[in-house]
Amino acid sequence: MQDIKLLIQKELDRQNNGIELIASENYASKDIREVTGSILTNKYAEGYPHRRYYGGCEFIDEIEQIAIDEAKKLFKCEFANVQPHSGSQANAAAYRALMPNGGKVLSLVLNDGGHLTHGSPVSFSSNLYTFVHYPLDKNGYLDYEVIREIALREKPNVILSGYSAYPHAIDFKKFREICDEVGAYLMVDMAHIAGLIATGEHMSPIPYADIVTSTTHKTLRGPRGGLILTNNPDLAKKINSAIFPYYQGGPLEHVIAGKAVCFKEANTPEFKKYIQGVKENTKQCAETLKSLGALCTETDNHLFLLNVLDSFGITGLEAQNKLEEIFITTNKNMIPNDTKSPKETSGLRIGFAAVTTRGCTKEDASKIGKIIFDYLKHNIDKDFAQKEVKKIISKWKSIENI
Ligand code: DSN
Repeated sequence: MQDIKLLIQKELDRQNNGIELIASENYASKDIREVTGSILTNKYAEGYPHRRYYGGCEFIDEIEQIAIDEAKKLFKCEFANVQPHSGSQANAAAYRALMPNGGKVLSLVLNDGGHLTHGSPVSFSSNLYTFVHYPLDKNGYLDYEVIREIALREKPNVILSGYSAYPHAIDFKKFREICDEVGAYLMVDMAHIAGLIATGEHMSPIPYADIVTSTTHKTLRGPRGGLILTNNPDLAKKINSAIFPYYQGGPLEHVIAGKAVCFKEANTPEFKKYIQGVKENTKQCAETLKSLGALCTETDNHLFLLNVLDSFGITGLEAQNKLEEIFITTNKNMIPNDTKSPKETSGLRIGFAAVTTRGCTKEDASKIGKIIFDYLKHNIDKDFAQKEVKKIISKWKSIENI
């Protein structure tokens, strides 16, 4: 136990002493951490509320029902399954509900910002289903006419929208129109932008999609886990049996309790203000980098892509490692039309969901952009950059107090 406690302390120090710009990360509140670390971890509850395979589930039933009801209220939809252990399992269950094995999915080219479960050869998805892909245009935007043409040609069972590294707004209504024209289901993986959708800061896919999947720990700022939403009662039944008993056993009720708290937190004016802050900070940092001469994307959400190869003559991997020297954590990422492999990449993905939770202001976001630029351009040395980073962090909340 002592060794693990020591390592948790070290991880806490790392989180407190760094600028976390990984776009998929965030800091869950004390309340969420408390229920997620509670005695609820002791309980088996295979099944769904009031339909369990174990006795003693009366309080667990109430907890899971609250999580379901809060998810439905937050996203304004009819059915919610709060049991997926992760976004990947949510996607697996959604595919199973929407089509038989061998069915065809039209999704974004993975290097342009798709997720592994959107048809990567190393994921279950491409083993069980046939994937065809649509690209982004040369400027990195969705081209709905191209998507329509590919859909008309390929006649997929499912068209998939929602991405891991797309910095622009998505028009789910246009996706619905294409689906209706070709007779496909629309599935949306909103994991990255769930917090924006919950607060009306991005168009909601709920009125348009047949199934929406998500994680709960990115911009939604909950515990690590997955979520599936639908307005279709037949699909809701299929989703439930795809999660349990097909893909999963006992639900993690301690995490589901954390999800319930997360959905309540996200349904507040404070959370909307937070998400607006995330968007402002992201834009501010991208604009600062651009004004200094770096090549980065526009942003409508919580992330942007920085082309480090053309801006600084280094790969994404080298830039990620260099920024880690000055306590800034990012992740290497492919950029549209990337010439490097996914192990190296030409870009970095930069997001402001986590640091905004700690209290990052627009002024801080500008300073962070300048430090990134100056350090990658060799305008400042490591000592100076580290001191500047520490100065910014010193004004922020510590992780234990979030
Ligand atoms: N791995 C996540 C991300 O970083 O975007 C997606 O699930």
